[in-house]
Amino acid sequence: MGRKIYIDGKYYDKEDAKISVFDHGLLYGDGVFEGIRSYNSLVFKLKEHITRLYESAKTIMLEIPLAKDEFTKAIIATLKVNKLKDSYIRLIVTRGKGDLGLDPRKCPKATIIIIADKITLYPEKLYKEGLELITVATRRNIPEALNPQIKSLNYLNNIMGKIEAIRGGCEEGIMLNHAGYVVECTGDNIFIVKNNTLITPPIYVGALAGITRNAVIDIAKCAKSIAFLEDVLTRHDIFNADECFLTGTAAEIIPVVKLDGRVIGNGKPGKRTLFLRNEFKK
Ligand code: PXG
Repeated sequence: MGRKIYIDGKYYDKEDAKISVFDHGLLYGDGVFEGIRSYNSLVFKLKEHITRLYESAKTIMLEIPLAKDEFTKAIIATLKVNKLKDSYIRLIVTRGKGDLGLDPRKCPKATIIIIADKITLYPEKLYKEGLELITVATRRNIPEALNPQIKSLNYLNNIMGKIEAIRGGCEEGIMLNHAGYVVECTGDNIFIVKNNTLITPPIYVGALAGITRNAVIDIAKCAKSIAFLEDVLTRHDIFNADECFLTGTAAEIIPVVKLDGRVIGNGKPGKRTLFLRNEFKK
């Protein structure tokens, strides 16, 4: 079935779902987005995604012309119109259409887009065998410039990292911050397991406060069989970890078995990684 795309309260066939070339989302990357999953018609962590969307918008002083509950209803309606049970939902709010020039006052009204579709980030084989990573040269944005907490339409920092990873023969790459600490990957948060302790870098190093990241932390805290710590990590810590994995809405939980040519642990997806992945699936 052809997809129906929501734009400003109306549904359009995929081929006709178009926005103006004068939209500041296109002209300047001026806008915010979210990526959400639904499983069996239930939207996973919808409230958390809505909260993050409105927080991103607040920081860039973008007024979303829908109240949170109205936006939530529009998302559910878009899923229903598309008759999708398991899906990837992409929310985009741009500054809207306006004359040329950076000034956001040129745009009287924000544009709201909701796409409900499918997504496959990595081939199934990599979930079974684990991913190989490289460290990319492009550093994560410093919070004083463009705060990585904002899921903005300006994703060039991450895209440049992704290009480097792909050119280096890997599907993902680790991004460091300006001080050389491990932050996250280009589209996923990172975790290691060392001596039965789950460790992930704190948000203040410049990572996105991932919703899957939080879900995994909650699982670990409930499970009690594994300790949890937020701590700064270097590449040395990743090389010498017992296990490593990435989290993200699109990626879910994917094991990592190699970084920059060093085998992590025994080179196979770790047992705590698989435990957390199973619990996450539940
Ligand atoms: N870090 C970054 C930089 C991200 O962009 C995550 C971590 C994971 O966060 P969540 O909340 O999803 O657990 C992300 C996720 C897309 C798309 O096209 C979105 C992301 C990554 C890749 C693709 O919607 N964002």
